[in-house]
Amino acid sequence: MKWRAIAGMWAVLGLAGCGGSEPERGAAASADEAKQLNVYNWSDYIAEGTVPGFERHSGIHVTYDVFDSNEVLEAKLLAGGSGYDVVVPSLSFLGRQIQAGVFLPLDKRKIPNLANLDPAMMQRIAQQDPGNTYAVPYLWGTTGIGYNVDKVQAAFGNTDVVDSWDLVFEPKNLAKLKDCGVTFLDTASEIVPTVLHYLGEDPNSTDPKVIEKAAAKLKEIRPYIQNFHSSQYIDALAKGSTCLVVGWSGDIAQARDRAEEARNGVRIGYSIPKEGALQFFDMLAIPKDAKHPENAYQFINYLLTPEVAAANTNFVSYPNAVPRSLPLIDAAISGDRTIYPPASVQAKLFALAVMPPDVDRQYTRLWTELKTGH
Ligand code: N2P
Repeated sequence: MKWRAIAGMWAVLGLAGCGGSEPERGAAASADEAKQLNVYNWSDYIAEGTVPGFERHSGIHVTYDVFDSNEVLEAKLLAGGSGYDVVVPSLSFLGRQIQAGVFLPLDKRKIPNLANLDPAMMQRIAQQDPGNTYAVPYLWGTTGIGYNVDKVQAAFGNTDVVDSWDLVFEPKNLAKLKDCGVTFLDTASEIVPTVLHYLGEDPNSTDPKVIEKAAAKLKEIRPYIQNFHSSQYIDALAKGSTCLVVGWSGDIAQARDRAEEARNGVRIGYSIPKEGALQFFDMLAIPKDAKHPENAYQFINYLLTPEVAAANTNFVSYPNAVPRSLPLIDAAISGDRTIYPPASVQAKLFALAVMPPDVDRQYTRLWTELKTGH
């Protein structure tokens, strides 16, 4: 609820600020760029104070829109003219978008806080963004199992089952949760590799026959999946209207917090199963055709200050890439092994590669078939 109200408030501010008659404030902006910034970020992915804080700090007015799907963002970027100045694709999608030439190479002198970023993470990211040329990491997380503690307990007699992907991918298990509601993220790009990993295959396989194995496995459990959605599950879990989600770590932590705030008795847990899980990195980038690139640099730089990065992590329960923010992060979050996985768990996480277009088409086809049941 709170989120929608805030998003609505920003939208109202956005309309109010479009007249262009406001006097220029702030010293650092370029002389000929309007004091406007259009940001397109994932839903439930920023602290409530961050955008207002940036507006106060910079005198730049922000219009803030949200999405819950890399595919939706990618369609806008590839079509061009999105109107956005800052976007936040996941790294594997970013890799393909870089190849398609949609981003501005970053002028690193304009982001002094790049020095705050974790060098090990930057090196890892450079495999898909060589030289860290086009993007900087914002937040990261894992794709695992969110569950209603009491409903799982009731169905299985204990919650140990959440420690294995068998809970999700063995039909007899998932069948037990059908009646209380099962939701999957609505994206083949994460679910298919997760299934392949479970089956002992390379999650990034480009072999059509291997990918077909994931499709077959998904068909087996399809009767027990009630819903495919990538953002509504936060509220659904929190309210108790779904009891199992294959979803994103921080979102499920947010569901747990919402249920606690509502004191509705719903207890939520999140598991990175013992077989391992997908790790994603969400990246800040500037489209080549952005109208306000100087303001985009300022915003990105602002997000990389330790205080702002910590505030975002504290609010959304996703780790950031600024090590100096760590002392400012609530102990309940930095000490949560499902949000900050220890090295032994990190070693079992896998990242996504850029998929070639023919594989991408196979993913899209099998996903449509799965959802429509044909
Ligand atoms: C936030 C989801 C962001 C993680 N709701 C997906 N990359």
